Amino acid sequence: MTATQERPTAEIGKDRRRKEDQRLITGRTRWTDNLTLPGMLHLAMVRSPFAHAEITSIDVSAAKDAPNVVDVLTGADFGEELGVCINAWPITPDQVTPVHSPMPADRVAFAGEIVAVVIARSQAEARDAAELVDVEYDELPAALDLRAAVEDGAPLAHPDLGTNKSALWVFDSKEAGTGGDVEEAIAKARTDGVVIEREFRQQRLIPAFMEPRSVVVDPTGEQLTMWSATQIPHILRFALAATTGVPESKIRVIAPDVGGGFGGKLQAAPEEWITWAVGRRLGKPVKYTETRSESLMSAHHGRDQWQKLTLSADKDGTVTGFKVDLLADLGAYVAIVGGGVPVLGAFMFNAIYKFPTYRFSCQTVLTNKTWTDAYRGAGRPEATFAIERMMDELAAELGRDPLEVREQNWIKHEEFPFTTVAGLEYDSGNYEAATAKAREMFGYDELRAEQKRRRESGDRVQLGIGVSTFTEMCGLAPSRVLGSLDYGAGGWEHASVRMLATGKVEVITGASAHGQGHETAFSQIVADRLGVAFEDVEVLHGDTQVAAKGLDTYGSRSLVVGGEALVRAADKVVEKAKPVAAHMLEASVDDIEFSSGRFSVRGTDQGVAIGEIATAVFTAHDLPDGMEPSLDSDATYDPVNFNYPHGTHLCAMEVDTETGGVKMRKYACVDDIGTVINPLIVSGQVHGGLVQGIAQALWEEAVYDDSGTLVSGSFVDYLLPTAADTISFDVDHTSTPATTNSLGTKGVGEAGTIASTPAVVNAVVDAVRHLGVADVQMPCTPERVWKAINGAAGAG
Ligand code: MCN
Repeated sequence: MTATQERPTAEIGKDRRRKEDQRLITGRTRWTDNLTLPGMLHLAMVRSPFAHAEITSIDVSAAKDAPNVVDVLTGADFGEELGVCINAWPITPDQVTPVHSPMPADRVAFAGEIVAVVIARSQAEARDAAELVDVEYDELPAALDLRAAVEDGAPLAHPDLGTNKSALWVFDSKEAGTGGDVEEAIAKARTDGVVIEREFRQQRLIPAFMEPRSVVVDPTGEQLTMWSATQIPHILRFALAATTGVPESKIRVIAPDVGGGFGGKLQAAPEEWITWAVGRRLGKPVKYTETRSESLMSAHHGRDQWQKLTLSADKDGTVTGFKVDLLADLGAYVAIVGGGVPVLGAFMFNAIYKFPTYRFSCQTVLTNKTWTDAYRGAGRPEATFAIERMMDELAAELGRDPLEVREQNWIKHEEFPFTTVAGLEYDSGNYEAATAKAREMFGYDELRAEQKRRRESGDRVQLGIGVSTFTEMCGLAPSRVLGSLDYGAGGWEHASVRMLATGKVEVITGASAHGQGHETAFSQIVADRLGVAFEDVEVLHGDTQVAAKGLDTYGSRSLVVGGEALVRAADKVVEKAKPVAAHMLEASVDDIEFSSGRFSVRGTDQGVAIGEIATAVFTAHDLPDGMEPSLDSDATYDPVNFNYPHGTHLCAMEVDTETGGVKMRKYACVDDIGTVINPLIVSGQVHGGLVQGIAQALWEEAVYDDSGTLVSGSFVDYLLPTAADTISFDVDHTSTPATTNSLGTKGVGEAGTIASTPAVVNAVVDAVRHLGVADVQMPCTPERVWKAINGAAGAG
């Protein structure tokens, strides 16, 4: 990858290898499951095999008699002591929200729900004894099909609630004053333009991190300590304190190195609740580590929507309106941002375009399946898929090139800042530049020519070209915006920068990396700001004792929010050091300049390095009068706006028209994420993100049978791609700096996932459109593609 930096400095834009990788890839780190404490007991969960059932009895006697079993506890044993899982930011005041007990005593609402916990001296003994717990169930009718669940008379996921409909959230540009009337625009286009109507399904996906959930609780010290493979140590501490009444100061949550999250560890999970409660009850350290099957079954799932879409346009291809009606499957409970995921998407369906009218409605629905929540991209991949598929459909209807139709409708680079029909203000972007670069890298014209040749000669293997020009809103989030959505938390981030006596720097961030390489990129930012060596900066995170304040890592926020907090803290350190430099150099503060780690007296060669000042401040032998002997500072930064990366992704797919088999031929993408801190890390983030998005298009799907059992409950059936399944991608970037943070950066952690899915599906459809195919449902398996070509049911 060749990086074009707008703002070259010593460290910013440097391909630094990740500091953290040495310990990660040589096995020298300690994951949560590696932790052993004296006298530690082990937990195994007993889970419901039924999607919906009353628990009529639980006989734990055989399990209790098993070797080295200490106790077996059910929901009834815990009673109130277990509390309830923190759920749901209610997206509407009248949202219907079921009570979510970590271990229900009377009724289970999805297959995999926990009904008992076995505590034993070893993990193997706990798991063996869990098999002996005899639970009697009375099966109830289950709500399993999203669209059927909203029909009258459908089985109810929670009979006491009287409905499966949780909340209806609506945005209308006319009512909001951000645009005109979409119904009028569609009606006009029906007589005098083009109307495209489609229904797309976003299948259910499962976050498949390398390290399944693991949690250790030690209640024996002054504080209650929890180690957890989580993305959210700070939010978890808050949730534990808020629901159990233990003061935050008595709770320490540590997220050590965490083997991936992808949104799936953004949850205060029942397993954490139960382990916490068992540890406190027994007064002993306890550990629970889930198996891969448990992880697939019960860690929250993602996506699962039906999208009904209507796009209207003038005959010349100018879009006049977009109407979106969603059904979103929450699963059995409303997870921490379960309802919020589709709402986040609501602001993104208009993407990079200047639509004059827009209406969005989303009905969230309770079913008897695993609960859903954020999965890499959370709302934005669904929205991007919908609009980018529709733009391709519009181009096809008009017989025009899909890039040309997009360009006709997108916001031109000179029009920024631009307020969209969804009410967001995009600060910067240059869709023309990213598209031109991607087009060239991809060889767009050559591939179109090849496609034409293959069509004309009736080749068995046809070529399709898929386009996805995406933007997204990341950098969650301006606290005021969250407040306006009645969300219960803010979106700031905290950082501290401390110069140590030796001139080295200790940095603390409230962001909590779980694979993103913050230790490296954040070291680069501080090294750049203070002018110290990269190697001299140490970044600490993921422990509420060390980083007392923070809001953790999700929504591609860590750099744009946490990085900006770091910049501000580092700049304050420089300001603090300035009077000391003036004192040491016997000059006026006004004459002191700071550059590349050195304070100097303007117009002279006299100077002192920031490291020397750190030592002088530490010894405090000779400081300016009234100077506090410390060279550290904190900053808490609340972003003023979201952050809007964008890019153009182009994909070429070969489709065997006889077998339906699909093969990726080429993938080129140009992302614009403003200033790039570390191109190597960014490239890794994009590659990983691409594979996740491509996997949704081609392979991954959580499949339930008619009784609500997850049949894709292992990696044999849940098709997670390996490196061998993908090709080498052509990845590059353009750089249009963000205007809302001082580094000019935009987030990248989810970009590849958001952009790639529609590029691939558009390419598959494009390959066989001339055979009468208008859609292929994801994942585009050979069977579905074959059925689509042959007009059989079950393809689209
Ligand atoms: N970066 C950079 N220059 C930029 C933008 C980002 O150098 N202009 C660097 C950052 O410094 C950081 C990394 O790229 O090291 C990602 O930054 P950012 O976009 O701020 O995203 P976050 O760190 O907040 O990570 C969250 C994001 C999300 S939401 C998911 S889901 C996700 C992802 O990151 N899950 C991941 N990437 C993942 N990567 C791994 N390995 N594992 C996961 O579970």
